[in-house]
Amino acid sequence: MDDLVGRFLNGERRALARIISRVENETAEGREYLRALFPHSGKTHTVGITGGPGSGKSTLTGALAAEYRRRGKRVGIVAVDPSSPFSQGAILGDRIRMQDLALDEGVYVRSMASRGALGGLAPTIDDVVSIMDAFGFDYVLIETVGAGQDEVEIAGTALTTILVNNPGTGDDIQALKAGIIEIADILVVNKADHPGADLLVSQLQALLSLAPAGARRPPILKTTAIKGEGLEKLAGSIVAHREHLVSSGGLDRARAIDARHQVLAIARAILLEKIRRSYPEAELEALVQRVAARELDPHTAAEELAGAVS
Ligand SMILES: Nc1nc2c(ncn2[C@@H]2O[C@H](COP(=O)(O)OP(=O)(O)O)[C@@H](O)[C@H]2O)c(=O)[nH]1
Ligand SMILES: [Mg+2]
Repeated sequence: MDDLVGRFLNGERRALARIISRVENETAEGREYLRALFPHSGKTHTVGITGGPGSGKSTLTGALAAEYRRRGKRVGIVAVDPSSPFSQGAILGDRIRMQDLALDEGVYVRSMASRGALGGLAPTIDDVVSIMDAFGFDYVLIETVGAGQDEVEIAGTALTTILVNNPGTGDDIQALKAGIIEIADILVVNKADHPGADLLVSQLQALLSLAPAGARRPPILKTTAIKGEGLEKLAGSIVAHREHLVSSGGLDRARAIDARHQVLAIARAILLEKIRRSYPEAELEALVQRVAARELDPHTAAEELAGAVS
């Protein structure tokens, strides 16, 4: 283990890849690596990129990474979108630019399965981000497919959350009204080469004007990710958001919220694992069947399960 940690701290990408794999497998060994490397983390700026399927999150993530490389920054990318071209090793948008990224030593891409078909972040995403942080990337970009609660979870994981919208879909205004806008630090209108981009910008502005006085209004930026347009402003806006976090005390607050979220999520997983171990599968199935047959209510059933470990 020491050798691998040493090589990791020397900046060897193969050591990074091997440690992430161990962490993803959620083994005791993986947890040892997390413990050893945790003191080296805490410097990265994490950026969550979320939005509906097909809105251009992967393309935008690639284009933003390319912008960071122009600025001499090192970038880790975590793609939690199973349909992500990153996951398939395919090349995005402007092929040459993305091929350059794939060969670039300053960029490391890791794709992760999301938690089941119902969406949600993979449970170990915080751990993988924490390992990338310890490796010394200036930025870690986290792409997640926007399904249900993802946006909320990613807001817990990332310091800056970008919500990607597209002109002409109408969906986004609905989603925003449902409160997702509260988690967005920056609103991006991507596919600005399509008609209706300016209309969407003014609709979003109108929505934001309803926000309570004094609240920070997320900037609205137009991008055409496929052509790499608008990325300079977006990168600048991320810097501005970080500065805002630092000066308002929000950075410490965000770290505390993230820490709470992580600790509770891990504790929940440990408890569930204990329950699963002390309650045989056959008994669990019998209990579940009684709930399905409406002989028992789910609360009583869950209390019985939890009682097995208390
Ligand atoms: N016209 C246009 N197409 C884009 C833009 N950004 C992404 N796309 C295309 O939109 C489709 C979905 O992009 P992708 O990045 O995979 O979206 P994701 O599902 O949100 O990750 C792809 O065909 C992209 O080439 C853009 O700015 N303009
Ligand atoms: Mg994608």
